[in-house]
Amino acid sequence: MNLKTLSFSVLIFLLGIVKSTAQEVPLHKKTAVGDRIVEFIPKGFDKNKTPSLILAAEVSSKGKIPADWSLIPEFTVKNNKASAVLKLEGDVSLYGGGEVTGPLLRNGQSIKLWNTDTGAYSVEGGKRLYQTHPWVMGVRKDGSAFGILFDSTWKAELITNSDQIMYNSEGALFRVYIIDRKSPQEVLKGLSELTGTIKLPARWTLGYHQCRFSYDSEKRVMEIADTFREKKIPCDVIWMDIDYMQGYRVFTFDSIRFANPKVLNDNLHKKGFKAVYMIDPGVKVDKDYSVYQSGTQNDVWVMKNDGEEYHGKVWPGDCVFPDFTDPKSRKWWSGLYKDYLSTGIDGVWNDMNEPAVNDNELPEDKRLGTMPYDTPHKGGGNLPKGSHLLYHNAYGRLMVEASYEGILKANPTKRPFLLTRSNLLGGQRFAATWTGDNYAGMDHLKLSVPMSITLGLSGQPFSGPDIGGFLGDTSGDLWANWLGFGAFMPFSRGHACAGTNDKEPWAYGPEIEKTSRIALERRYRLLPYLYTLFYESSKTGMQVMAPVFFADSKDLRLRAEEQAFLLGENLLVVPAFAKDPILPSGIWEELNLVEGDKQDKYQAKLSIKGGSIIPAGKIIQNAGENSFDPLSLFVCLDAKGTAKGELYIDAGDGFGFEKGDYAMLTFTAEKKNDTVLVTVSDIEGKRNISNEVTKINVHLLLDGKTYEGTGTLNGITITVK
Ligand code: MIG
Repeated sequence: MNLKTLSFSVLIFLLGIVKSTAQEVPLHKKTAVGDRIVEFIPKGFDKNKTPSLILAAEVSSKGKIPADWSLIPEFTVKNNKASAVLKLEGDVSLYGGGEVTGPLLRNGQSIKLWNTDTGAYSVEGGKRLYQTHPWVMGVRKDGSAFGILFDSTWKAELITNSDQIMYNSEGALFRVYIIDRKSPQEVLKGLSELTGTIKLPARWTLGYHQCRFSYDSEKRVMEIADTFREKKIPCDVIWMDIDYMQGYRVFTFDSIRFANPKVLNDNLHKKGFKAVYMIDPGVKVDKDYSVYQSGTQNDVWVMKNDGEEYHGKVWPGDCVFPDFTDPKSRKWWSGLYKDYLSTGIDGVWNDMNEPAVNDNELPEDKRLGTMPYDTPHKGGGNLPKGSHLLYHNAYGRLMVEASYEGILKANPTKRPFLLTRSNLLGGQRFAATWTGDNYAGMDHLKLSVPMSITLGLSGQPFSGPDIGGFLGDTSGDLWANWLGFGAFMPFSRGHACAGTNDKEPWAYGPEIEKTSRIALERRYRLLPYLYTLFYESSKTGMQVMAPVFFADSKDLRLRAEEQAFLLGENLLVVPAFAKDPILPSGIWEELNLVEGDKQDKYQAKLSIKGGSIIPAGKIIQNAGENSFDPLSLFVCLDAKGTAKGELYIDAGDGFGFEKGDYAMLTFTAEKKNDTVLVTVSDIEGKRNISNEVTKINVHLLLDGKTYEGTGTLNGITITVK
C-alpha cells in the first residue's frame, strides 16, 4: 500500500466515524421573539424540511436576548437525524410533555412522540400515546420557571433527565424556543403567546357529557336523555359514537336506527340537551358512496409513491384518508360539515386521527398501526411535500383545523365544539381533548389526574378522561370514586366501551345514583366559576386544572403532588382516593355546595383559598338554565381580612362577547371590626346584567363557620360575631 492509498483509507475511516457520531451544529441565530422568549435557529435549518405546525403564527425578532440569559440549547446531527439538548443547572422540577402516563413530576422519564392508538395505554408500556407535545417546563427551587419547545413534528423521543432535557428526532433540524420567566404561570402564558390559546367554549360544553360506544338507536338515546331528566341528574350532552353511521361511513346516518337525525336532535334540544356525533378520518372505499366519490373527484386522498390511493383498514373496511397537509383537501373536508350539521348536530368528535390503521393481518414485527413511514403527503400553502415520518404527528392536528373551520362556516353564529383524540402542541386552538382508551381500574383512575394536569401544563387546558374507565366493566365503587372528582375536571364525560356494563350514573343502584347526583350538582353549582376560568384561559393560556404547587411555586413540598389538584388558583380539589396528599399551607376553608356532599364518602373535598371569592350558581339541570337566581359568592378572607374574585358572564354561546356583550365582575371583600363588606369593585364589558343578577347570597367562610348575607350588586354587609 503506498502513502496515497493509505491516507485515502484513513480519510474514509475518519469519515465513517464522523458519520456515525453526532456532529455538533452551531447556532445560526438566536433572537428574542417575545418577553423573555428566545428563538434558537441552528445552522442548516430549512423550513422546507421541518415546517412549523406548532406555532400559532410566524414569530418576528424583537431584538437581542436578555443580558442575564443562561439557557442555550445545543444541536447535533447524526445520520441525518437532528437532536437538541438543554443542560440543566441545580435542582429543577420538570413537567409537561403533553399527553403522558406516569407521574406528574417528569424528572427521569422518557416518551416517544409518535401518535398511536393505544388501548389501555399498553403500547410501549404507556410511553407512546395519541398526541405529540415536544415541550418541557422546568421549575427552579426559587419558584422561577422556564420552558423549552422543540418546533418539530418528526417522529421523536423526549427524555427528561434531571441534568438535561433531550429531544431526539428522526428528521431534519428544527427551531427551539425557550421561555424563562419568574413563575410557571408566566411560562404558560409565554407558551400561549407562541402556540395560541383555546377559544372560549360555549357554556354547555362545561356541563356533564354522557357517552357510550354506542347508544345505537334514536330510541336508546332518548331513553338515556329522559332518564337524566326524570332522575334530576344534571347533564348537557348525549354523544353518538360510530354506530349511528350507515356501515361506518362518515357523514351518513343508519337508515333504520338513526333514520331521522333532525327529529332526534330536535327532541334532545327540547329537553335541554346538545348532541355530539363522531367523525373519523377514514373514508370507506365504495364507488357508490358520495363522500368517496367527491373526494376522488377532488383529488384529496393520501396517494402512495406509486401514484395509487393509499388504503388502510378501519371500521368500514378498506378506507382512503384525506391528505390534510394539502389546503385543497382541508377545504373539501370543511365543506362536508354544512349539510351534516344542518341536522341540528351541536358538536363533533374526531377519533382515530393518529391516524389509526388496523394492519393486524401483517406479521407482528411489520405492524405499524398507521401508514407506512415513506407514504408521501402533498403539502401546499406553507407546507412542503413530505413523508409520513414528518407529518404523522400533525395528521390529527391538521384534521381538526379543517373540521373546526367547517363547523364554524356551517354555523357562523355558534362557537364550534370539537373533541379530538390525536393532536399536536398548539392544537388546543381547534379542539378539546380526552385521554383516550383507559380502563376501569383504580390505577387508571388515579392516573387520570396527572394526565389532565400535564396536558394543561402543555397548553391544552380542556381535557378529561373517560370517567368510569372505557375498557372493562366498572363497579359502582369505581364509578363513584371517579365521578366524585371527575365532576371537577375541565372536560367531564362518562364513556364506556362496547360490550361493557351500563355506565350511566344510575346504573349501579340507588346509593351510587345519589352520589352521582350530588357530584354533578356540585359541578353545576360551580359552572359560573368554571366558565370564568375558561374565559381567562382563552385570553391568557392559563390552566383550568392546575397542579397544587401553583398555589406556591416556592413550596418544594408540593412539587410532586398529583392526587389533589387546583381548579383555577382558588379552589382545591382533594379526591376521595387521595392518601396523605400534600396540601398548600395558608388559609383554606372547606366548601360544601350541596346537601349531603360532606357526608358522602365518594365526594372530593373542596376548599377555597384565603383571599378569594368563588362565584357559584344554583343547582340546574343543564347549562342553559339561569344559574344566577340567586348568585352565590363564597368568600374566604386572607390574613389581612380581604378577599377578591371574578365572575365572567355572557350569552353562553355565539360571538357577541367579542363585540363587548359580556360582563366581567370583580368582587372584593373587606373585614372591618365585626363587619365584612362585599362589593362589586369593577365591571368590564358592555353587557347589562342588572336583570340577570338580581339577588346575591354571600357565604362567608371563617374559621370553620359560615356567616350568611343577602343583597344585590350594590353591596352586601355581613356581621361576624
Ligand atoms: O376502535 O368509536 O377512543 O372512545 O368509543 C375504537 C369507538 C374506536 C376509539 C375511541 C373510543 C370510541 C371508539 N373508538
